[in-house]
This record gives sequence, C-alpha cells and structure tokens, in this order.
Amino acid sequence: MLGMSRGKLRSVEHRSGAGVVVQMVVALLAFCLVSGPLVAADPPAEIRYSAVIEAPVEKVWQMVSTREHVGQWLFSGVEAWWLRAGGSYRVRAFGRTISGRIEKVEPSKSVRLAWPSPKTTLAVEVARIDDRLTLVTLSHGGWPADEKSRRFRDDCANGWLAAMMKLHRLFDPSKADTPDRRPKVPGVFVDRNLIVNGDFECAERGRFEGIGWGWEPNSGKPSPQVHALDDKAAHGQGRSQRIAKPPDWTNYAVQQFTPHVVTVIQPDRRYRLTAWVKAEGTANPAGWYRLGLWYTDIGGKPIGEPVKNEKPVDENGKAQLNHDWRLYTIEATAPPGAARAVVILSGHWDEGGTVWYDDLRLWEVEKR
Ligand SMILES: [Ca+2]
Repeated sequence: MLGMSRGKLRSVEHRSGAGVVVQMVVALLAFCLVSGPLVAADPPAEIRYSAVIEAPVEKVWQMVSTREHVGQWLFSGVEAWWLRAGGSYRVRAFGRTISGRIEKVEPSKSVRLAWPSPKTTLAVEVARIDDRLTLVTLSHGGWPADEKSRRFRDDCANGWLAAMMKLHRLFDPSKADTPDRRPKVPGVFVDRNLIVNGDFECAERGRFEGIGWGWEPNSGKPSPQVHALDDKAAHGQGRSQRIAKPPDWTNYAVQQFTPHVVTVIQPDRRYRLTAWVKAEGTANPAGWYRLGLWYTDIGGKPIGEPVKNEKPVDENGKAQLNHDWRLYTIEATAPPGAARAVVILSGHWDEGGTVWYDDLRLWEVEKR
C-alpha cells in the first residue's frame, strides 16, 4: 500500500501548475484512507531471560556483579566497573566500547545499568529458590520504536541469550534440569542447552503461529494445517512441536540456529543433539521425517553435509515408520570454520503422516 502511494506521488511530480497540488492532496488523502491513522509502531518488547543455576544466591551474585566475573559471561571485556549507584562502567560488548552509569545496586539482589545508546536499561537480578538453587533474570527494556533501535535490540536479544548460556556453564550442571524446577515467572528460560526452548514449554508466544518460541519455519510461512504446539501429545509433560502433512505439500521443517552475535559453537569441538520423536500415519516407506544437525559459518551458510538420524528397523530388517516416543542421538564434530549450528525438525511424506518433537538438547560433549 505504502509503495503504491509513493508511486502515485512520484508520478505527479512531472506535471505543473495548480493541478499538481490538487492531485497531491488527493493522493495524500488516498494514502491516509488506505493506511489508516498515522501512528508510531509499537516499541520493541523488553528482552527477558531467566535461568535456574545450581548454586547458592551469594555465589551467583559474585558472578553477576563483580568486575572480576562480569567479563566472563555478560561482556567481552571490562575496563571500568564501579559497583555502586552512580558508579561508572566501561565495557566491551557487541564489538564496541560501552560507557555509562550503574543506576542501582541492591546487594545479593540486583544491579541495574543505564545503557547509553539507545537509552535503555539493562538489569540482572538474582533470587534465592532454596539453599542450592538461584533464579537469575536478565532484562533489557525501555526500547525506543525507531528502526535502528529495533535492529540493535535484535542483536542484544541474540547476544544476551548467548551470555545466559555462558553463565550457566560457569557453574556445575544441575542435577535435574527440568521445567518443573522453574519458578513461574514471565520470560524465556535458558539452561545448559545450546538451543533454547527445546522442550517447547516456554510460555512466551513465538514469532510464528503454531511454532515454539525461538523456532522458525525452514522456508515459507507456517500453516495451521501443518504446525501446532500440541498439549495432548508430549514426551513427559507439557507440550510438543507437531508437524503434520497438509494435502498439498510434501516437505517442510522447523529449525533453530544457535546465536550469531556471540558464538557458542567452536570448530573441532564435539556436540551432541538428542531429541524425542513420535510418528504416526506414515504409510509410504519412501517418506519419513528427519531430525538434522548442520554446522554453518557465522552468516548461517552450511558447512559440509547435514547429519541426520536413520530409520529404525525391526528384527526382520523392516523400516519402522510409525512409533511411540523414541530417543534419537546425533553426535558430530564441528568442522573448520563452524561458528553456529542449526537444528532441523523435518517431515517428508508422500501420502500423509504426523510427527511430534519434544525435549531437544544440543550440548558440547563433556571432555572425559
Ligand atoms: Ca514438552
């Protein structure tokens, strides 16, 4: 609509006299009628990530508030850090130096920074769950509605997600890192997983209807006939990502890339992807679903071939196309140049079928 209106305005510029003014007014009126009242776009939502860390609150507070430690996960470097209200800070983040003031400090509770450009507020809070568990919440809010801020906000969303993943790795692994340990708070939970919302339990709405927060369609738009978050079929509890064959498609997928602003994948390191999968209604042995792991460069361009699971066979060597929840594991070393990984949940059917995915985890294989 906007493009067409601009075209009309451009076309009257070549004429002359009072007619031009009349036509421009008509064009402007037409533009206002088709576009509705001219209102500013909604400002971007606050970024909010939470994590449950297996450590006492005092220990976690040290990690999120001291000069010695904030450079280990939140920033890529710390030049100045005066932890008091009104104290200054100068840090490296997103490839630049950021200077500003610490607005508020509540010991063993929260630290809040004034972010200079665009003027926003970054806060990290810690809260005791019990003697061993601490809830950490990072929030970055107050975003202006302009396009430049919107782009930087997306970079921050990506970078802070990677930071929370790093923070998790600075502590021992939780003994049972399951959704039922998470307090009911708004936002997106980050755990030791290198992908986010692998269990599809995130209460935040994703960008795509029927697809879990953090996930996206591999191509095209999601379709309600194909994609759904299914609370009737889940591995364990909650819900799963369902992908069903629509009447006119044969191939579609849901995917998630690891962060690109701060990389969490490194060449020559080995990573393991596990997923629970259930399949139903597949009739043609030529068709099946595929769970896939593909390493990419920083821009998301694939390196090498994707690693995929294989069809399970029964004792007679016959492929099992339909099965209840089954655990798949894919393990592969990141090749030279790898900076990200993409996890692909796909379906491929000629004649119909439904597949459910749940409890996906991607992590670096621990060195023994
Ligand atoms: Ca689930």
